[in-house]
Amino acid sequence: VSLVENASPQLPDVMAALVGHTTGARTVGVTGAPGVGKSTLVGALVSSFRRRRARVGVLAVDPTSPFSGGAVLGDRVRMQEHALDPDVFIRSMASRGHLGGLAWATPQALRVLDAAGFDVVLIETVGVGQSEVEVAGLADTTLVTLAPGMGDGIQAAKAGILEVGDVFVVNKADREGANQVVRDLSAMLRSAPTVPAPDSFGWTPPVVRTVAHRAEGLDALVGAIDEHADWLVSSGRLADRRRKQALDEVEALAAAQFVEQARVALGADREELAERVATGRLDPYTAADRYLAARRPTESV
Ligand SMILES: Nc1nc2c(ncn2[C@@H]2O[C@H](COP(=O)(O)OP(=O)(O)O)[C@@H](O)[C@H]2O)c(=O)[nH]1
Ligand SMILES: [Mg+2]
Repeated sequence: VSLVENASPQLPDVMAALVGHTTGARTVGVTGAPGVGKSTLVGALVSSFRRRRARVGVLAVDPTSPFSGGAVLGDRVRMQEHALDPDVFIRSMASRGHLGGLAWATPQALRVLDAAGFDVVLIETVGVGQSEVEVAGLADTTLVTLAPGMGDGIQAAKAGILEVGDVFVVNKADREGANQVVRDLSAMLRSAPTVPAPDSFGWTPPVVRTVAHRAEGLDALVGAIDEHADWLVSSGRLADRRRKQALDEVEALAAAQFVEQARVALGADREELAERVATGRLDPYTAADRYLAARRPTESV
């Protein structure tokens, strides 16, 4: 995972060596505003899955920050009870500023954990924004977490996270206002044009209440995650999703390598191209064509 995080030059060999060792671990993304209780919830989910003897990996992913900040430190504390369990692996990943960011690195880290024999991998995203939503969307099942007083359903809709939610969790159900959050959210889910209307293959995202630090509502939550996993298989969506994710990953890699090769081939000409585009003497498509032409031709595979 460190090799992935650092975009190590050894990575292509590592990924090639993992072929044939992956079994398709279940992945569950947990997203939501800071402070809603994602880490506490992940810790509770680890306990639930461990009771079934599943081996559990946890990736805490910060797609925007180049540093592992305080949030990650807090996460460690909240998952401490699992620190000595050899069948639990907890790892934080921060973007080290490499091309493509962690949306690129996350599927590779997942592949490593899958090949290492983890049955379930939980991905907690740190922070809020589109990149977190994208990373969470890499999972088979995405939990969108809300809490009273921590950013309501309206804010969730604004952040574009309604679309990625397979299961909605209203955490801190012990706090005042939880019922209102459930009501607002349910109303919004019913009226959201982005959520497809349930058909025979449809999935209606359930809303589950939890009190994460007391593990209340965890059985219902795990039940909802299981139901979604079953639905993914029976509807054929799991295979569809994984194919689409594989395509995204491969094309992101190909694009990054392509640009890198063209940069090397163009060398100092890049500056000149940039200057001409910036001063309006050259259009960007023609400049991009120079990239296409300059890339070092590689042997066919
Ligand atoms: N009252 C209450 N507090 C909670 C609950 N779940 C988590 N917390 C607290 O909320 C704070 C933030 O939790 P954390 O898991 O770090 O949130 P994250 O930033 O979303 O990962 C911590 O102080 C937790 O103990 C809950 O269900 N009820
Ligand atoms: Mg956290």
